[in-house]
Amino acid sequence: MTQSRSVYRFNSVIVRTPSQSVVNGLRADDRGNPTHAGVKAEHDAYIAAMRDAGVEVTVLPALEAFPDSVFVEDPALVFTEGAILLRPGAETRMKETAEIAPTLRDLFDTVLDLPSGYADGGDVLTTPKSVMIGLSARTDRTGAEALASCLDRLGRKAEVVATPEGVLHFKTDCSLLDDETVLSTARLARSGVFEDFRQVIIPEGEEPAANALRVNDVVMVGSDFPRTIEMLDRLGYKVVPLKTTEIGKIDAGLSCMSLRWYRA
Ligand code: CIR
Repeated sequence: MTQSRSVYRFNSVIVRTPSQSVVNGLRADDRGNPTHAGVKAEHDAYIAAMRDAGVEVTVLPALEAFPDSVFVEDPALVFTEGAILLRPGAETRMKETAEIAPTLRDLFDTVLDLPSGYADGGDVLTTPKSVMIGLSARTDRTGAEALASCLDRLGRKAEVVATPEGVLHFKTDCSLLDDETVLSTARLARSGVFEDFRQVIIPEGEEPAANALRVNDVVMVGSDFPRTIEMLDRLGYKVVPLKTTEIGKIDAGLSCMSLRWYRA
């Protein structure tokens, strides 16, 4: 049933309003704090772009106790067939799952719990061939395998792959452009994980642009990456540039700010 619908066909998303504490979000390198107003503006534009792309947006309230809770992609995974509550691999983010669980139980008939290990939604790329789960500092092998068995229960085939050393999440370095094509950094493409796909490689120096987001007819791309935008434009994609300067300071991109699915 879902196989005939593109995996980037969505009519529903969940987002969470950024808290004031977002300025203290986790980051690997300190490039200065983002401002709350800046993150909020980027988030507001993201919500507007989602609505323009034709999806219904559920906006959850800010959680001051969790600086990174605006990145709802990490504590859960959602599909038409059901939701999976994950266990984020960062200490300060683990309790975000309990915060989002009641909303998912309201919206989905089937909600599974990751039985063991750690896994972040940012490490999961859904493609028409499989659901790819990247091992990373946040997603361990136990979590990846447990997630694969949850996906099997939802009728989805999983594939456990590697994330390049030092890269936060698998999807930090890639996104799906259409049913056959991925956008990837050169370093991730070199690992060979996308051999079965057409690959569009990010221009050198614009690596954070790899976390783009295909939603229905458009591809959302960080507006700080003009060469990537021009490349995708030339390839015929309908690009929607969105500012990610502030969330980029806390290692986030466009996929991180939503949970997306097609509600049948
Ligand atoms: C973190 O380190 O968890 C956040 N500062 C960024 C999370 C980005 N999420 C994602 O790529 N899915």
